[in-house]
Amino acid sequence: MNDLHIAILGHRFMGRAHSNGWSQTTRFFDPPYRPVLQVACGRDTKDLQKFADRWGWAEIETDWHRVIERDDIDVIDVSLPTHLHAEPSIAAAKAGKHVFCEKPFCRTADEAKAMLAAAEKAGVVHYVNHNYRRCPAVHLAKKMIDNGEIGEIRHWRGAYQQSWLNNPDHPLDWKLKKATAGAGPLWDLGSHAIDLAHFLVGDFAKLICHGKQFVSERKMVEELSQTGEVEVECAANLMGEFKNGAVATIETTRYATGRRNRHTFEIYGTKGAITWDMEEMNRLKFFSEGDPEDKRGFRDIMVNEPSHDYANAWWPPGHIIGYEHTFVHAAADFMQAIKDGTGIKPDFNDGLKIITVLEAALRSMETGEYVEF
Ligand code: SOE
Repeated sequence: MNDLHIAILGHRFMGRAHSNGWSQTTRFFDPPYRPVLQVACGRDTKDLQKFADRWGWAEIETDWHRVIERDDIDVIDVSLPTHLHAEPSIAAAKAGKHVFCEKPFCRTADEAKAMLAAAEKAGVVHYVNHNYRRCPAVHLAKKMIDNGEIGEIRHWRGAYQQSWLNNPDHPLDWKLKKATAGAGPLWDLGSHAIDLAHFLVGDFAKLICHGKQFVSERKMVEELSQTGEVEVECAANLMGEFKNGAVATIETTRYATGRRNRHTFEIYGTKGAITWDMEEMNRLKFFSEGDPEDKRGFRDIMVNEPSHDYANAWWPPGHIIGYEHTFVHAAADFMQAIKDGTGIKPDFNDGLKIITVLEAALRSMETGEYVEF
């Protein structure tokens, strides 16, 4: 098996999730390459060395430009804050490296177009890590919808609710500034919700978005005795219609008390319905109009059978998997895409589509008007 040399930019939450993702691929899947965790790149060398030692990265580097200039690196894994996605991804593509980029794809459609153009011109594999697509239950939902098991879709009801900003002492970090995050939960969480809407229902025709700020000031990271302005929305509620006529509502917030990482969707069609909740990620609820009237109800499908995508790589039926497994699925699929010379979805085209919808929602938040696509 040939080696595939990975370099990762970033070593915080996503750096850990991605390191685990790459490392587990050869233990549970049969990827065409052995991923070699070659270089971990970051600014804080003390934490970076500890990260590299813990996760088995061979080297550390503090300047991503030097990583991208190396001929022995095949993949650049961009696990940095949103404002640092575009420049390294473009440079990596131009250097002929495959790019595995965290979400949200970037901050603007202009950045997205430049990233897509560079990746397509270079002919490298390009991927945006909307990992929830790779939950076995979400894959099953996609198959059932494509097989017509819920008929024509009329309603998409999405939500991504967290509560970590309920803490008044949470400082003014990069996720609360427009220049570094793009926006608030609309970008951070809405990008995931819109990716699933695109994956399971289709493209948007028009939307309107209402934003709300609950907390306008927070302690400065650099100097906790001072406060600074929160530049982004605290909650964003989107409503709209898909090109296929289905209607949509999508809620995003990091103030939903008690909801720690609750990404959900409900899909209602003419012949049935499907619902999914990340807080019970192995389960898919399915209602079929075809069931006999005296036995009709939402079935609770445990998506851990050998016949279920990804699930069969792990444990016997009913031995559930978690959040981190979706990163292993993505890393394994990414390496297969490199081997087969095919793409992997969601790719930078999908990333541009998501950013275009997010920018429309941001415009609508400012104008109060519908935006049409
Ligand atoms: C936000 O808190 C966040 O870390 C997202 O940025 C991730 O994409 C999501 O998977 C978990 O929550």
